[in-house]
Amino acid sequence: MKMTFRWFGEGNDTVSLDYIKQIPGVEGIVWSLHDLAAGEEWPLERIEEVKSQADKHGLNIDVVESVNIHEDIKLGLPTRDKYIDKYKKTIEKLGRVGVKVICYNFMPVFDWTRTDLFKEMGDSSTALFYEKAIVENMDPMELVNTISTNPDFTMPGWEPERLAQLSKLFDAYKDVSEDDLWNNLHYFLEEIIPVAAANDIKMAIHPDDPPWPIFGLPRIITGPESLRRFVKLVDSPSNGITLCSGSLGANPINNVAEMIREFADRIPFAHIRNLKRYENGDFIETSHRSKDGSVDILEIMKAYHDVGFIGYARPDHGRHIWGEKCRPGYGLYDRGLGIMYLWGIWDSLERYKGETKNVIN
Ligand code: DNO
Ligand code: MN
Repeated sequence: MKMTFRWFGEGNDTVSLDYIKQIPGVEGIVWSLHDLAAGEEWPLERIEEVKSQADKHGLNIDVVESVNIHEDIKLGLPTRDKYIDKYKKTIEKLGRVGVKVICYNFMPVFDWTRTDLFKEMGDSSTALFYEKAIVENMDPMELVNTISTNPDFTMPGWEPERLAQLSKLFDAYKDVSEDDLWNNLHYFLEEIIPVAAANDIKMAIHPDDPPWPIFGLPRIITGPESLRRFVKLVDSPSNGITLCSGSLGANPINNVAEMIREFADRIPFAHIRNLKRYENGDFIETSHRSKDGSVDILEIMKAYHDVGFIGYARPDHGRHIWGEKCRPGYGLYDRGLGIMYLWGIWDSLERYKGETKNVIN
């Protein structure tokens, strides 16, 4: 398992590369060019700039998250070919600097969605919270208005340029069914997977978060059945999965450890985090510790260990603790603690593997 840490770029992240380097066992950053809109071709100089920043700190840039996909590709519009061409050129350039994994998602319009980014936890920490009733009862435009007037709101996928296009986008998706979205994903993969393979890159789709349709928009990467369908669309090791325990784990019917065992050879990248589910469908993101949430992180690490996982992993979102001011979910402290928990489990599994239990009654 190769440990990594998401970094939003110089001047765009409260966490410095120096600090990331000090977290035990972190080998690389998970990065992107966040100022570029979906569909733009990435300039090589910009890519090389991040590489030289990371090099100076002895960190690799093997994992990119995300190269976002233009809505025209998801919608299957005739203009998609133009954007797919740009995507291929970006893949080639990333291959040239040694990138090994590209994470992306295929969610219409929105990336991950929460209703409160700084929910008070009662111990003066805050965390990301999803209240089902709000999402179900709210007109998406109303939510967008609330969000765009909140200066603290900086969630990826909710950038002001995108929000401005929102009503047009909702219109465009009116007649797009789940099957249409699958077909559009298939078309995209047929085009880009050979390019990724030729450049020694594994594409890794991130599951939908939360893993169910919201605001009447279809969502298709939601659980084991959809992952089964997904890996068959293009049966190549370059057509992989970012197995996100938190996204998939929001649905109680998803057994994440089982999915790791089933799709082991197609998981180049693991997102590992916990959350606590409530009966009514709400969830709150907790510390990584198994006991703090509903997702059994210990069992998940055991599954990765059993399958001999050699891919990349990162702690996913964390809480905001110790007074830290940071991007929602992406502070230093709780993600640092998360990594140490993951290493604690992993190192114990490594050290004591194969040992028989000696029980004295
Ligand atoms: C949620 C996060 C996501 C992820 C993107 C990848 O669990 O990991 O925001 O970064 O969906 O495209
Ligand atoms: Mn994730």
